[in-house]
Amino acid sequence: MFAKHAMSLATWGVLSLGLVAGLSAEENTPAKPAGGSITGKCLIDGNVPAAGKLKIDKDVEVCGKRSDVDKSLMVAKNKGIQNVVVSIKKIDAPDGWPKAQLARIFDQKDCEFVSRVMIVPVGSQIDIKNSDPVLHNVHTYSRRNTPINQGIPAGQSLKQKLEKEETIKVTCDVHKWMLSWIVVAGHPYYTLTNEDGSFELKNVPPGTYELIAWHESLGKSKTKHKKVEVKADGTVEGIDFEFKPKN
Ligand SMILES: [Cu+2]
Repeated sequence: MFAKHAMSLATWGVLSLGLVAGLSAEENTPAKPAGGSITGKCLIDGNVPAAGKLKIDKDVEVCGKRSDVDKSLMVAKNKGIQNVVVSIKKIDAPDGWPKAQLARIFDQKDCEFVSRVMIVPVGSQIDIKNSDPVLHNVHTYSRRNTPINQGIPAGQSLKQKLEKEETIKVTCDVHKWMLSWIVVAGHPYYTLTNEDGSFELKNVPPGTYELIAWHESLGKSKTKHKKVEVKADGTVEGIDFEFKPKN
């Protein structure tokens, strides 16, 4: 009991020194790996739906450069779902995380938000840019942070500090198809699924955790993983989540 406790404290010490900002795979990797990993896939329980098409009918000379694929639900042939947010529920952030004042760019380019889903550490300052030669508007449906509903002229930007944990829907009210999500995370154990629905959470301190998975169109997974045991330097594989298809 004592040994386990001592080890986890030591691991957290290494983590807090090694983590720069957390969250993305590169940033989440200390010089020397300390914790364990959790891997799995997020899959649709049903037929693979075809991606929808957007109606790009405004500022077409600029906005027509973007793909008209509706990215609100992207399912691969293997049933893997892209852009699912997988995270550990109820875990403290390591001491000193995030290490520094964080600045993130959230761009509007070719009438699309970059990125579709963005995970940022709590306390991050977001630089909301407009790289297009047309007017955009940024409309954040925040409940805990201060909501924004403001036009951003061509080439300009707007800064906001996100102080509270929250998943924020973002739209542009000029271009109805523009939609994105910002996940303000209270700890570094968050990740997004790849194109094939796979994910990996790295550098997780040893312990037993509940994992949760959420998708913008499908909501919470129907699969529950309440007791995932992570050992130091070990990998827990096959933590798969199934989602009910949209009706
Ligand atoms: Cu717009």
